[in-house]
Amino acid sequence: MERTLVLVKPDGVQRGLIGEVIGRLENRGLRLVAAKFIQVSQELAETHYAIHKGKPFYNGLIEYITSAPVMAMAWEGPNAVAAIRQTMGATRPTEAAPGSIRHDFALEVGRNLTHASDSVENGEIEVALWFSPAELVDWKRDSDRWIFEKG
Ligand code: IDP
Ligand code: MG
Repeated sequence: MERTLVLVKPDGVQRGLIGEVIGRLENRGLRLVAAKFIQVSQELAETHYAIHKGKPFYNGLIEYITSAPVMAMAWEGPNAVAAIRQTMGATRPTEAAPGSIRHDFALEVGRNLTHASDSVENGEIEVALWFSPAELVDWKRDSDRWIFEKG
């Protein structure tokens, strides 16, 4: 079972798309593990996006993610990383597949609505960065066996 960090970024929150994102992940069959609505600190933003430090869009990215509250969530499921990246769509909305969130709701890479971890390893690292162990809920759904082939 993989875990991944999902953020509805400030533009998604401001545009009233929290429910749309959650609904799509629920419909897909993924299981919610943790959620919190927070104003991102400069420190958390810089740690989360450390890999992009030095890139031309870095300062704008930090400004963007700290500009208003975000909805932070951890989701799990088999192949959760690939499934959620697919549901979000490619980083650049004009390259995102039709039916993906970034295709259906966004135009610009700097306002692309969501974040999702890009590897299993980063899923673990990012979930641990954004949530304490006590915030992660270990639970089973009655529907799990109809969605997950192996419990
Ligand atoms: P990802 O969010 O699809 O994983 P990354 O390449 O990790 O994409 O970039 C992180 C975020 O930085 C993107 O989601 C986007 O908001 C922003 N970003 C990436 N490239 C650009 C750019 O060329 N201009 C402006 N913002 C960018
Ligand atoms: Mg990324």
